[in-house]
Amino acid sequence: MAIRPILTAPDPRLKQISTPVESVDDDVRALMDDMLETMYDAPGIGLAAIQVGVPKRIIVMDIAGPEEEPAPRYFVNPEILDPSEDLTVYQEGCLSVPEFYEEVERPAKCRVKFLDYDGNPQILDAEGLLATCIQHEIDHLNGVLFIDHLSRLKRDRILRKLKKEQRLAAAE
Ligand code: GNR
Ligand code: NI
Repeated sequence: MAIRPILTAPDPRLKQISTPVESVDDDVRALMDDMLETMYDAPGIGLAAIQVGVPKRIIVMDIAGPEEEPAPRYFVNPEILDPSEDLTVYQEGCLSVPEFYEEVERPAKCRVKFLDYDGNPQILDAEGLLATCIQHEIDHLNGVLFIDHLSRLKRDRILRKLKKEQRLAAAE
């Protein structure tokens, strides 16, 4: 297992559309193990493969609280089914948009079809933080960041600050 570097916006790789996994083999499981370790280290509650530069439709997640047992989840080729009409607002953050948090509105509930760690097909009914996080992660697989849901003014302001941060970090 290894911690991999996380890409930050506006890295153009984050805009790529990730491709489906053909089979959940040991290489895919090794990548998922690295992703989970990287996510826990960050720390974050979800991570899409493209955030570590791999354009495959793979997500890892753990929304257990700090006092709870770890509950890692793995989603390969996830698809959203039946998004609810009712929406919910959550203050989102993203490891690829460090230190910015903004409210995003999304369907409150959804069903997710995916392959698990062993390659078995699964269906999960999600609501609350789980539903929000899964939609945030599937957005990554389609090259979309949470800031793409904000007004252009807010998005550009955040991107400008991120670029400045990166310029300062590179000059150190
Ligand atoms: O760690 C994360 N927290 C979070 C909070 C609200 C909504 C979504 C997220 S996902 C984020 C980790 C991340 O960037 N995943 O892509
Ligand atoms: Ni994210």
